[in-house]
Amino acid sequence: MKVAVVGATGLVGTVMLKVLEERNFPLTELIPVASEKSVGKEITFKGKKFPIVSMDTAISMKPDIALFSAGGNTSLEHAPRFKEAGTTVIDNSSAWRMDPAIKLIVPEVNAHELSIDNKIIANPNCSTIQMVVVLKPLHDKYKIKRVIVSTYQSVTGTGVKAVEQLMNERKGIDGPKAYPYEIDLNVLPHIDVFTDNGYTKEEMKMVKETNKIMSDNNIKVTATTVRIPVMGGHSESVNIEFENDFDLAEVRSILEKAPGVIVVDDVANLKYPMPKDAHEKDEVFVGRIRRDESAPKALNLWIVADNLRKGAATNAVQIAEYLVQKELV
Ligand code: 11C
Repeated sequence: MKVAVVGATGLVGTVMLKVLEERNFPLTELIPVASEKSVGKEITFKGKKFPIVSMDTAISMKPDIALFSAGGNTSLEHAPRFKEAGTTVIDNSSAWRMDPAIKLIVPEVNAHELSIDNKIIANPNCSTIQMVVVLKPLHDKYKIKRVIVSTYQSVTGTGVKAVEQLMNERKGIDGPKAYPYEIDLNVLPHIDVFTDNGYTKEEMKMVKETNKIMSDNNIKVTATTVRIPVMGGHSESVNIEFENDFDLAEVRSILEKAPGVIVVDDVANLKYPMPKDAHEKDEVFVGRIRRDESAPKALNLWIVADNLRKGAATNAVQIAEYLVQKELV
């Protein structure tokens, strides 16, 4: 497989390269793509050096797969050009996600929807991915009616500038700001821009993307998304109301067997998922599994994952792996 990584020098692009290397993706040629100022520099992958090339050069090299993480506008402009060259694009931006003609894929949930005709495939938002990996096996068994989610999101979701803002504030240094307020020693109930209904775009992504990935518009979702001064991953408090009653031991057993999920839930020994432990891991961690005693057939969970891994790079690479396995590229 000839693989292009578009946005190879960015936060997610760098992790994509790491994940491709770690998972031993069957790659014969790497084509790193970045902005003009990086063209000509080199990237080391599996001990070999690969030159960073421009978008046009990459398209002329006709890669089999292009992993895109370079922002929505870049994706809207260039993904169709790669598609035209016969490349299958897996795009991490929000540009194509809600396009009815485009598949929005989390492999553990809906990889079976993919066919050889899908030449642009969308990778969902990080906070949605980690939630649906846990919701899916529970929905299959008990049928979900409603989800109330509150997130606690890492600054790495915003990008390098936000990581620098947090570090600068921690050291008492002035510098460029990614947020309208201080992030260190603070909490911002605001991720992405506000929309007309008073929710943020991030909150509405969690609603709409969940329905699309789960292929079920009857699941009601409401979200409050919050930025916290943390680096290792996103955390989520998730309340789920089911159509059918459940047994708590059975819920635990379903989650223990669910693909891509690790249960960390032993409160007697103070074991629960934390972003520090999820950092650089590919799985989704779930704990604090308990009945919601205020409502019948309702459950509370705490879900944590590395947003740059399962929330972005790992999910994209898993889609690519699936395409290769099923000979869809
Ligand atoms: C954040 N979830 O943590 C965002 C980052 O639609 O892919 C990813 C935005 C997206 O700020």
